[in-house]
Amino acid sequence: MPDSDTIKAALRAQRIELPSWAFGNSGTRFKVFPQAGVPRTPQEKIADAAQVHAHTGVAPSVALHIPWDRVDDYAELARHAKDLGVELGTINSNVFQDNDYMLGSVTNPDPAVRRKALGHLLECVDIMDQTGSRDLKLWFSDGTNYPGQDDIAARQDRLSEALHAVYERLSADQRMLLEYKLFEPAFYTMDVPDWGTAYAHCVELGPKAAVVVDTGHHAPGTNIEFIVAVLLRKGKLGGFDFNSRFYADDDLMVGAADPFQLFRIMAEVVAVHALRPAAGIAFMLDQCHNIEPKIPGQIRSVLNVQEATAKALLIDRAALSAAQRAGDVLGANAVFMDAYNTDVRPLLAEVRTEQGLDPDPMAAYAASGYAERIVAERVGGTAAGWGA
Ligand code: PSV
Ligand code: MN
Repeated sequence: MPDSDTIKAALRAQRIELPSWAFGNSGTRFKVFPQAGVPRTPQEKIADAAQVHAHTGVAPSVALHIPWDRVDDYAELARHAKDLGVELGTINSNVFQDNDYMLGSVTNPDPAVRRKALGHLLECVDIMDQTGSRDLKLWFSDGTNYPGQDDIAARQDRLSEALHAVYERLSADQRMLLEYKLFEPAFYTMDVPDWGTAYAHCVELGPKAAVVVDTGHHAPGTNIEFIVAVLLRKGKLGGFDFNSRFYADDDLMVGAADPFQLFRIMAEVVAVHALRPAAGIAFMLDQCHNIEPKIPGQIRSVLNVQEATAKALLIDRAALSAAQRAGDVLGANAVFMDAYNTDVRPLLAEVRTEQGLDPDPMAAYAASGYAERIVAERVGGTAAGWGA
């Protein structure tokens, strides 16, 4: 087993990126229940994200979603983030909410719509230049609902053309992360439905393109850690959109529905030493807090990722590989499960105390008075929400 100093150092170095949209109002297509104190501006979303970092110490960056987080001056927004102790992270493009995109964005049969969508993606790279962001995350809602509706292969050609144009625009230190999703909003075909399709495009593009695994974007029962292991082996895992799901793309708090799955995923990451920020895997949250308070929802999510990571770090790798080599099926499984069944909360509390943080981030946030302050201060204006 790695010694506890090594485990603690790895936990201290861990980085988890927060999504700006987690702090705005969200809901389902049936109802959005507004919450008091919700940010009205990207600046206020960043202020809330900074609270999560202040109490956890491992969430120093905030992803933006364009146009939800559109501002006149991105360099100024980056300075605002820095003043609050965080930085701007991944830029998420949005080519799924405009009326023009009913039949697709970059794969739309109409070249004018494709040009418009590409224009937005290139604008996102312009924004990255100003924010200093490394990663552009691309998710396409493109697809079809009915057999025969459009030419499946032609849509792949159109997708490839757009991806190449964006790829060419990236600077040497920028990357493109391509996200896949099984279904929704399209129900017959999605143009990037699975890791294989995303991987094929990323290989064709080159080293600056890699796949994003959104944990909510698979069919029930999919072995996600297998996908993670394969992508890591090929150097094509760009990052995660963490969340958890019971049924489809539920966007619930990561580790809430299936903490064992999260542990199994982190075990694959740790196995190849890909936890270190230098390994280039972006550990992002992609969640919505529809009925729970948002800032504590994000803190809880960060803690869940930390707990899964700590357990993964506790796996006795020497004992595991000895058991595997010996064909000791039950022994190997026991080593794995011993790590999972360890209560890592005292270890994480110790790490926080050593970092000068409160050992209990949830309680520390509740006691901070921040929640009451934003409810009192954020009066008037329009609360940020899905789509704004
Ligand atoms: C799509 O379902 C997705 O996972 C993509 O990452 C989008 O950018 C995000 O959700 C919007 O919340
Ligand atoms: Mn996602």
